[in-house]
Amino acid sequence: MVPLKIKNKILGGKRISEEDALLLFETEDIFTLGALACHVAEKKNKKKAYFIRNRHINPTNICVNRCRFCAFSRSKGEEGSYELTLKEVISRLKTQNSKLKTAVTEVHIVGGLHPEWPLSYYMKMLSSIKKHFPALHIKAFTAVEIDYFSRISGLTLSDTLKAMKKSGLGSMPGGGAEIFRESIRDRLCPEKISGERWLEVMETAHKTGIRTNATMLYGHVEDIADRVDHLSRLRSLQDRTRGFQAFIPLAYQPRNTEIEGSYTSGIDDLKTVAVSRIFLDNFAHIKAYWIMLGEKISQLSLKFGADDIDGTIIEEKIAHSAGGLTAGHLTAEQLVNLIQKAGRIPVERDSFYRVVRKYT
Ligand code: V47
Ligand code: SF4
Repeated sequence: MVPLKIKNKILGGKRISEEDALLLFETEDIFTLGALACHVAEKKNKKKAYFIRNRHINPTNICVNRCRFCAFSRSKGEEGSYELTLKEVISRLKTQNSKLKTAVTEVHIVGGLHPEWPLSYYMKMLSSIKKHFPALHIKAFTAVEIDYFSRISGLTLSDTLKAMKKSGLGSMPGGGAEIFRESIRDRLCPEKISGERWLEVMETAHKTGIRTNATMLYGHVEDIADRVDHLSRLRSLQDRTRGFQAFIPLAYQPRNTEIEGSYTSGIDDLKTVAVSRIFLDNFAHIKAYWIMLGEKISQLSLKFGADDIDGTIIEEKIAHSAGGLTAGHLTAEQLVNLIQKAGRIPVERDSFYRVVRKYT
């Protein structure tokens, strides 16, 4: 049962506490939880569900961090490691656009922390993409990468972000957040920046006028109190900056990682989407990332508080290195169909949630 007191808070548009969120995670009554999350989502986004024509590019998998849950990364010289040249990055975008017969509107770029590439390489990557595709929005680099660029270049965070923006950065994805709580982070990714630093990078990005997303990697060694702590830190920062666009719970993919474990359950996925929707009352959008949830759970998520399912993606490496079970690519038509069959109105969006096309 969902306690009446919490139900009334949610229906009355009041903020729920961390204790309330824990109780919601513990409930067996997923139908009431889903209905409450749906109520909140519909108040914010009506019956709309968003998608985007996007493409992922991961310029390198060489990474000095080697997080224990990451099956994508390699060390320099290790078998399976790769580095894309700028020409290869541009050529991926060119081929894709002609194959799809319609241009992607956003490229999502994240990669490993390369031990040798200088900041100027990333700046050149942004400016050459802009030169070839002036209308393309570049959503790139996690807070972890931005922190790394600042360290290797000696620039302040703020100057690093300004340099990126000047070179063509349009917004930032939400990766690298994992779980903020130190004890869990130490077990997952001891080399990675702390949760506090991740939040500091995002705060600086927001102050520089760069909108970002936020994520939470769940389903590995954390418990629900760690998840609620994570959500709470995000909510507090959003109260101050209003710079986050969407929150994306990332379902842990367990293959080929040092942590191993199992795939998340459908029930846990839906609960996590629903509690996030209710708790993060200052986030406009909750994204059900179909690559990690699977098509069917992401479709169901649209009835559990999500209003976005990401996009066409085209080439996905991070989840698929770790046993991701989906196809790496869906067409816009497939995404529209998936959304319509959930009883939602598909809306193709741009990178700032402006409507490109509404499918009525
Ligand atoms: O930072 C790594 C995570 C993230 C695994 O902002 C894993 O719109 C699951 O952040 N199982 C990258 N997750 C992906 C990401 C993202 C994806 C889609 C949209 C957006 C957005 C952001 O993937 C990493 C890390 O947190 N990750 N390994 C794994 N085994
Ligand atoms: Fe590197 Fe990111 Fe993988 Fe960690 S999650 S090893 S920082 S690529």
